[in-house]
Amino acid sequence: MAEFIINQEVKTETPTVEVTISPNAPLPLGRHTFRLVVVDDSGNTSVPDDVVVIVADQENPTAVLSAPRTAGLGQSFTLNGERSFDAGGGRITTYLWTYLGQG
Ligand SMILES: [Ca+2]
Repeated sequence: MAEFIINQEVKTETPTVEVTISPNAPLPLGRHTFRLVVVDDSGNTSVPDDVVVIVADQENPTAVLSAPRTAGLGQSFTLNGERSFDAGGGRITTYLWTYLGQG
């Protein structure tokens, strides 16, 4: 395991390395590029190989709906979803409302 800092090489003698992410300092959502250069036992160095890892929001948001307990006959009222929230680094952009009928 290793904490990676931009443009700072991490050297291992093993062919794998864990990219250790602190929950307090996650990689932001989006594309992140990592590079590998290998060196042989004669000191010959490879050309770099780069990969892109996309950090994505993979967690579902939670809907929280509140409404007035009662409404007068013929009176409009407001449904409120502002206490809904998202996990995984994203944000809520769309609210889908449905009337499910009486009862
Ligand atoms: Ca999410």
